[in-house]
Amino acid sequence: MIWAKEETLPRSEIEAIQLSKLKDTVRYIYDRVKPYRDRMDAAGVKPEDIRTLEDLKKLPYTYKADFKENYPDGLFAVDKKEIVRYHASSGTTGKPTVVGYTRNDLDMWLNNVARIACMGGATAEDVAQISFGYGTFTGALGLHGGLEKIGASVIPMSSGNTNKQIMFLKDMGVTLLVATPSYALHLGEEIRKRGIDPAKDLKLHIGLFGGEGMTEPMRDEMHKVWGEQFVCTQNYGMSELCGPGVAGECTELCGMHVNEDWFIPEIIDPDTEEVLPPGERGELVVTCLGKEALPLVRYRTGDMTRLMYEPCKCGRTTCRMENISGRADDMLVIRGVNVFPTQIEEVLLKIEEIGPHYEILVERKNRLDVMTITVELIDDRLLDSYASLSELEGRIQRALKSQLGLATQIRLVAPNSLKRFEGKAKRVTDLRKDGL
Ligand code: DLL
Repeated sequence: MIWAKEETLPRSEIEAIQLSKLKDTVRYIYDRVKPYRDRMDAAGVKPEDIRTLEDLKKLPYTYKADFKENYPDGLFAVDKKEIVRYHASSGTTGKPTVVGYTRNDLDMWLNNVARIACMGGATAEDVAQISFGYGTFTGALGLHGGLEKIGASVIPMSSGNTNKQIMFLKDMGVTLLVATPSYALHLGEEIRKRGIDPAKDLKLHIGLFGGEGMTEPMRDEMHKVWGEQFVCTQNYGMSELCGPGVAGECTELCGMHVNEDWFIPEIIDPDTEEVLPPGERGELVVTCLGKEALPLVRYRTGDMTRLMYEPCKCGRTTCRMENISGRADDMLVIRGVNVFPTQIEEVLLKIEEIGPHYEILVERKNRLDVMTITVELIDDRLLDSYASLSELEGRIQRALKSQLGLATQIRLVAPNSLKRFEGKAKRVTDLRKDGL
């Protein structure tokens, strides 16, 4: 099923919608958001200079750092009383990136999620278990609202508690699972360990995955654990742009269709900031059209991909983006949670028994991401006391958990035992290969 007629328009009509919304958005943002107006004035661009889609290039970029500088709501274009929902994701340091929605924004967002759910095969007949963590993360409430719009029955399970997840999958006749791909693999294996064969014993046949990438080897594994009947697609989004609902794979599995009447994608070289020709791989930059609370122009997502404009067999005419192949910055996505090494550093620097040198190791164990942080003690006498070591370890873990929302493993080592760098420090080792 195709949810909206805008998904199948001829290219010229999509572009006409984009241009009309772009002009309105630029005027709106210039009039209402001071940091934008200042930046446009500095670049010598006025709203009336936007006459064609090509003119988008004249507009300045927006960066994650702009959220930090204008924390919490300095980029908002409406008064607080217009906001009906807030969400948040990780900032690069202590403060989160806060995003807000008006009533119209929520409607636009959840309609876009409904489109994506339909792309993955969801219908009103589905019983959907949402196994994303509920809270300020946009994934759970986003998919929840989008699936409700379609008329599916939604189970707001949240993450964790594998036994309960499995009980509901079985007893409620769940047909559709929403999760990060790594958690879906983990859950599938746990189910098999309990002697349940998903193809025979469950009704599950659709997976809508996102929040982190799903590589093709992961999709193959997904079929091994969940069975060949299982159709799993991934979708893409980020809190700043709305959350999930920016792009999603259809069941042809040939890239993620971008909801182009709401988002204009561009691909740039992350170093020179030059726009690259169609088909080249680079950093995705997105302009949000028609958003009321947080209308971002040319937002540097940091995600590396490529856009494809050839028509798709599913009938949709919107362009497609390839699997995200990495990040232009040092952000890590751990169990669907965004983590910046600077956030970790900030926590560590506040703990007096440890020094400023640290290393981050990310591995995948039992299908789940595990992050181990090795830190140097300042005084090696601490190594002689097991009780003091484990108290310190627990304290660091709690501080990181409260900052990142993630459990970490801590290794405390003797002073001066970590490698020192003369140039740029390489603190992160990511051993996850193909996501497996
Ligand atoms: O992860 C929104 C979302 C939730 C999308 C659920 C899809 C499903 P944030 O927490 O702000 O928002 O994280 C956004 O996660 O910039 C990517 O680096 C990464 N990411 C999200 N989806 C994918 C994907 C949500 N399908 C950041 N493939 C993004 C690769 C993804 N990376």
